Amino acid sequence: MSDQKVLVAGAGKSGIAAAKLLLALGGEVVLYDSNDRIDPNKLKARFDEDAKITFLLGQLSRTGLVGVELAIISPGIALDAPFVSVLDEAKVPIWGEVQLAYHVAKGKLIAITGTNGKTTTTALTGEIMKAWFEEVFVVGNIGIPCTQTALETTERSVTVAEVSSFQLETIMDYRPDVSAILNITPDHLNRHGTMENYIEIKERITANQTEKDCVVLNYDDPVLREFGEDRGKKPQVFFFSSRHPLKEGLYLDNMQIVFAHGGSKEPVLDVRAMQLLGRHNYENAMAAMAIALRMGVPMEVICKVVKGFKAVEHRIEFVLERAGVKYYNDSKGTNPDAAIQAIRAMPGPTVLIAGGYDKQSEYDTWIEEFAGKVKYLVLIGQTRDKIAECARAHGFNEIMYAEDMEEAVHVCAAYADAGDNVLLSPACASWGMFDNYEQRGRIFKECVRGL
Ligand code: UMA
Repeated sequence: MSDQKVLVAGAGKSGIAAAKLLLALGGEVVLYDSNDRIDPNKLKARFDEDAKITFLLGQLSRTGLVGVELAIISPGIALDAPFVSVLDEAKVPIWGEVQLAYHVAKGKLIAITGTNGKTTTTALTGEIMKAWFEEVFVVGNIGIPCTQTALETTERSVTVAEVSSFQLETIMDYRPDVSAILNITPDHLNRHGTMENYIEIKERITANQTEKDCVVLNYDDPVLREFGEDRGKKPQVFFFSSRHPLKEGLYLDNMQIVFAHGGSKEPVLDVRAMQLLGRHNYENAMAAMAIALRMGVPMEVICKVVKGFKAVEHRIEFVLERAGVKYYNDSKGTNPDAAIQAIRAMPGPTVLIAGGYDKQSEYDTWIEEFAGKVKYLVLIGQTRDKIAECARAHGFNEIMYAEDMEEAVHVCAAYADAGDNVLLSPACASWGMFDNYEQRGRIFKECVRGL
């Protein structure tokens, strides 16, 4: 990439990291963002004074592309964004930021995708890897751009990457040694259009894998089971299941995780010894265990780490107890399916804060989960009316509106009785009110601590 002039689209975390990587490789960068309200001086301050970088904000025209040989696109940018057609017309190839990292990085690569559970599974897999390998990087959608660590990797490194559908959309020859698809339920359909397209993009994680590689799949997900049983597929398949005994793979039998292999069935872990709660988390644990087994980590090492692993921030995270009310932060519940898992994990009556950016999700199955559990629903954000209408259609009328997180938390505190739980699990993305789900979760926790 040295001496190449590369356009990096998006000046968020991924774009900045990609630009720094390209500059370190001796390239020249044009950092482009369609948001013309960004302060160019603040952007400049992120780079060395003599860095070979120019900045372009607002509209992109052909003249901005003079000499540009490649474009690296941030995950948040959809391929139908208006400036992408300018790149297409100029015949500039487009790579995703993850693809750039793959091109540069060395060592083994584990890539984890799925609609829900990928952050927990990535963090847990990272911890298991750190217990066995010396050089481990945990990156991707979890919050650290893949391009940020790519140059630090060596042949001895193990990189564990959480990969979103946004990132998989623009991979080229990306080939993980071990991949995992945890589940596929409707999400991001406003960007991917149809469920078929979303499934195809998720399954793309295996597109360049060969028979030497492995994909870990959830046997209980009908789409993934069919995908794994199609013997025309190249990578080896490692199934896990929380509902069916398997001849080969990891499965949950009552409270035991069982490893079935070569005709033997060995109970390896009692889930009651784990800190993580709920069936969805046992699935995440089995996925991480399967990946680790494929990477050659001994079962005793794997089980020790799994037992000690605590929930990641923003995923059914216990905040505090006040006046007998327990507060939980599940800001990572950014779609109805993830939010269902959080409701199921609540130990008793719950006051729920939900709503946010409209990803054109359907809320029916999530609202059906309220029965006997959710006492009040406090709604924020763009989707308030849509959710309220859907809730009423399902006979749930205990609905209140709040203008911001602070008001929502105060309403919850006023309506929750001792013994109740207050849960932020919005079933929607954070955009519109917050920069990202992390900021939403932190603001929630601050408001709770300030009560
Ligand atoms: N932008 C444009 N043109 C557009 C759209 C956006 O120029 O048409 C610009 C914006 O003005 C902004 C920049 O792009 O300046 C933002 O880029 P980005 O949205 O890719 O955000 P990053 O900060 O680079 O963060 C991304 C991921 N964000 C998204 O996928 C939306 C982060 O995942 C990820 O942690 C980070 O890279 C590091 O890998 C967040 C996320 O919400 C957590 N992911 C979705 C999810 O989990 O559901 C997929």
